[in-house]
Amino acid sequence: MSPQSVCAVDTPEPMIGELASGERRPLARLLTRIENGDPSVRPALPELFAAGRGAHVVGITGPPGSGKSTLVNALITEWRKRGRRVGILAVDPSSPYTRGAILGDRIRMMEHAADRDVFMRSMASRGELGGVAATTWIAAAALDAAGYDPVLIETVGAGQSEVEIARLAETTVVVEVPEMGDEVQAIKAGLLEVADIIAVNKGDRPGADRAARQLRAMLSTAGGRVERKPPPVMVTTATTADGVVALADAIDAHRSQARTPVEAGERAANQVRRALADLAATRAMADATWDRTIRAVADRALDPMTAAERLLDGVG
Ligand SMILES: Nc1nc2c(ncn2[C@@H]2O[C@H](COP(=O)(O)OP(=O)(O)OP(=O)(O)O)[C@@H](O)[C@H]2O)c(=O)[nH]1
Ligand SMILES: [Mg+2]
Repeated sequence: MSPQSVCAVDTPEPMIGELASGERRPLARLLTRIENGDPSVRPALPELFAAGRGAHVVGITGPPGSGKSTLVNALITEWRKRGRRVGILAVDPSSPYTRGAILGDRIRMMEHAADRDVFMRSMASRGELGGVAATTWIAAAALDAAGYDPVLIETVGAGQSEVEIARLAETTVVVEVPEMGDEVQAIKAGLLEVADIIAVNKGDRPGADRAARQLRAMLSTAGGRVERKPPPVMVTTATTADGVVALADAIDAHRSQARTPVEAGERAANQVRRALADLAATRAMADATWDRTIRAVADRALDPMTAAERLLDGVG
């Protein structure tokens, strides 16, 4: 082996060129580096993002056990029928026990394990490279560059991290269950603003249709979304794939709703605007200068406008 080829193995840049080949191994290696926060990934980011093909990034989020992985599994089957190559990132930003979830996800998606056009990875991010949302964004870019479209991101829960991750997606599906009860209030507060589509899963259980109706009624009167239509509420049974064709249609339709290139560009810019603001905020919170400035404002040694200007000067 020549020294050059040793080098080619050790730096991610040549791997990005290899991603386009459709080989799984360069992608798997790059994802491991991204997940581990390997500093060698940083200089490769311009090339990685430039290699993107514009995959439809779809977020799947919702409370624990609502059937997200089972639904993803059924969606994969449907998109494979449509000739799509599907990439999946399963991210648990809050739990240190992600490895257990990974095992469950692997079992539920096992039927696709031998399919070379399905690539699934669970991410146990420790938040290097600017937080779990940034790590997920980079990993999704790697799947995009490798030709997977759609790229699904499954996250559990309804906390801030999940909202940040949902913002990376062009289309976000919130998966609920019929017995949501007080949960409705939680969605209203948190996930509502990010839901483009709501799936009431476990449609085989009593009350699913009623829960869907309640959600629709609630969404049609919910404030704060005047600029957007209420998201469609669909009933699914992930275990039998009931309603999954309609859900896949709704996801695909959500993307094509931006009919003109200008609209599509505007929507992409809005999505990046929110995701980038989250990323910048996460980085800022970890920064010593920010911390000093925050304390100065708290101590009334500095006014907030001057503080904001100084901080942005530092960034610019
Ligand atoms: N009855 C019924 N059970 C379902 C349905 N979808 C999923 N389940 C079951 O619900 C349980 C949880 O499903 P998962 O797909 O692991 O749910 P999840 O939301 O991915 O769970 P976490 O990733 O742990 O948050 C499993 O036992 C599934 O078999 C459904 O439509 N009907
Ligand atoms: Mg899951």
